[in-house]
Amino acid sequence: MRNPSRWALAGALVLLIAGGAVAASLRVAPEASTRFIQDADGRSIVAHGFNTASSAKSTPDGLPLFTEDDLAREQTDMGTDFVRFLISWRAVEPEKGVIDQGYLDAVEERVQWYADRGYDVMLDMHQDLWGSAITPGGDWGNGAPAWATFTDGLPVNTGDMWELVYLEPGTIRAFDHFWNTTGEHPELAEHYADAWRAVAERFAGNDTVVAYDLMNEPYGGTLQGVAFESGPLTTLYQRATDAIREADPDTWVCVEPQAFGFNWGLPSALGPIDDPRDGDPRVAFCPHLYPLPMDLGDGFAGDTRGLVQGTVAQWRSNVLRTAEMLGQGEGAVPVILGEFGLDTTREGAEQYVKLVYETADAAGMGVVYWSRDDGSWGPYESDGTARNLVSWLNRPYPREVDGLVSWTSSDDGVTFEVRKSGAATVYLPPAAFTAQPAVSGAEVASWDAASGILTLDVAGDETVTVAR
Ligand code: IDC
Repeated sequence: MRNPSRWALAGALVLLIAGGAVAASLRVAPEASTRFIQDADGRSIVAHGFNTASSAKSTPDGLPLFTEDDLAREQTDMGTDFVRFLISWRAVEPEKGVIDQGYLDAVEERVQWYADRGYDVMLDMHQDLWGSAITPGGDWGNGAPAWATFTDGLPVNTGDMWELVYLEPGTIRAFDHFWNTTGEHPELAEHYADAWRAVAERFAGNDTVVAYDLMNEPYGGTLQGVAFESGPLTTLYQRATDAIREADPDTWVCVEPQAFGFNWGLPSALGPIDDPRDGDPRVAFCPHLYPLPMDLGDGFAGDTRGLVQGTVAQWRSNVLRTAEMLGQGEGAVPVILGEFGLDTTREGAEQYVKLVYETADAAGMGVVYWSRDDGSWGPYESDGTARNLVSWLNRPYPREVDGLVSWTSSDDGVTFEVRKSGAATVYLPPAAFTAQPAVSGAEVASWDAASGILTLDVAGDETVTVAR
């Protein structure tokens, strides 16, 4: 036995997942989401990119260790069009009530790098384990500012798995204060919504920023599951959405479920969010996927493989069901898988990555990989050498499409359905698509073999096929 707490946790959670599987199999899952977040031109966006980056959690200025050249390289190597860019409450509001406009300037500068290359940006208010002030050394949590961290002197013991630090009394207390479960700090959620309003004031009208991910992996402290998600979490999302809409009517708002459980295939009890904007609501669902056995360090092989496949299928159903609930009778809201990733040196990693992309494509979800950091989870080594992940993520996909309904892709091309006339942009890895591909269901407007970008004119209700 390598680590007793790891196995105790695993045992408990396998039981939970099995329980969830039974419950979920008794309900009917929606087929797929047919709605997508849209850019300023009203074109549906298929998100294909990286979380950028985990390094932002611990830099003094809150910015990722990531340059404009790094972005150019990623675009050339993998044809990405999207980023989930990490921002943090501690950087936006480092002192209580004081917004750091200099930080927002620096974020805006990076957003411009993406704008210059045709990307769309989602800003992710990241946190893990509340904030860095949960421990004296500051090297475990990230996200919340020190002034908003109240552990009441309760212990926060740390070990080898960062996620287990969520179960420490001091971490739990910090969250209990934020959700006002203790009744002592109602001002914290207000400041959080104010921080979002400040971000929205800055990026309202910036066409590159298309979405705000309201909180990374929410955690309820002593409130878990239904009590947390349908209660203070839904309330906070509504409050942040209302604050954002005071400044910015157009940027999509993305909500996440409680991460514990949902990431492993369990259902969510989140409530609906009303969007006060004029016109159609712009609320999207942006969950994460980390099957438990892999979270605990296993590969996608042996006995684990079947368990993980089961988790992914279960997770897909639960995602679509929650997206439908958020749609409040108008069908599933757009879905972006905001995080999945793994140490790609593990056995079966390539098959797992493929499984996730194929599942997401068929369910109408964009995918953002965790993460754009150097090393064994990322696309590059720290010396810049490309890793195995680069070729796995360099895959064909429809990028921006008017009236997109669904798509599938393979190494040989893409097929997608549209419901109205307009333009479509498709990415095809240049190394594999050396000649102009064959197209049916649309007219070719342009083909750039160097970048792998194909633009099409689609006449109306069509199934478009692009093949080598
Ligand atoms: C991980 C980083 C790791 C860091 C840890 C704690 O890869 O270097 O020590 O966070 O900050 C998530 C989180 C995401 C995690 C990721 C991988 O949203 O921040 O990054 N993960 O563990 N949820 C499940 C997995």
